[in-house]
Amino acid sequence: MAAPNFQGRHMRQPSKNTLLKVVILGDGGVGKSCLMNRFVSNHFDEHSFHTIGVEFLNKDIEINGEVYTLQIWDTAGQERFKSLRTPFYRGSDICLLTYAVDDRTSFRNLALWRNEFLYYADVKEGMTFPFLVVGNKVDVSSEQREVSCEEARAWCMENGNPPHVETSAKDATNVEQAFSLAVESWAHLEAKLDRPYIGDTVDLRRQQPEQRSSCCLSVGGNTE
Ligand SMILES: Nc1nc2c(ncn2[C@@H]2O[C@H](COP(=O)(O)OP(=O)(O)OP(=O)(O)O)[C@@H](O)[C@H]2O)c(=O)[nH]1
Ligand SMILES: [Mg+2]
Repeated sequence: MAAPNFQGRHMRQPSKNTLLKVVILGDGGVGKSCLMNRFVSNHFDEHSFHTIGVEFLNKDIEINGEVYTLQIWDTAGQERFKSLRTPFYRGSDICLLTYAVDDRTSFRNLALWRNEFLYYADVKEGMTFPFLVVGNKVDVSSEQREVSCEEARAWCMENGNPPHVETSAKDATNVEQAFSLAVESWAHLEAKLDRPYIGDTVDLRRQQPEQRSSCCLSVGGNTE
């Protein structure tokens, strides 16, 4: 099955095995490659090298009786590789915006990553795209932590309210859960888009709105 395009999701037919393209973005060194490798191979590399360009791996995941094949695209976070990674954003269904809890700069850069993704993926409805905000390296000591869970959630509230999760690729904390949460967020949004008026009162005298508001994505993303 061809990789579905988020912009074309209204056309998606129900299927037993849904292929979802997941792109992982964030500053160099926050642990994107380690997250992917922990999730796909249950392996952690203490001396992981910087990614050059992009790499991808597939993994099946079952959620609520549905099987999803995640095609996970791990990108290079370093600025010098920008032109190598951005061509791969198009057609993404899910985007993980990643920072490290012990790296304040990587958290501040989330907005830049979000904007870069929306621009190069050519996503028009940024407030309803299924992003997941991931704070990695939660295994570090409290002295090393530079970003609190609360401020990360506050950032999410101001940026389309995507779910947020703190992970450790090193000790495997919440890694499976992060990918599950991302898929659930996608499925929730997809269901809303397929049946936008179920549960709502429809005023037949009014024209249908062209854009849906950000409240469509009401997934409780906090996984503590
Ligand atoms: N303590 C801790 N270290 C981690 C964790 N995840 C990754 N690291 C370490 O952080 C460093 C960078 O990890 P990578 O996965 O290569 O980072 P990246 O985001 O892929 O970096 P780029 O490929 O340059 O964009 C490595 O030394 C990892 O061992 C984690 O959860 N906890
Ligand atoms: Mg990498």
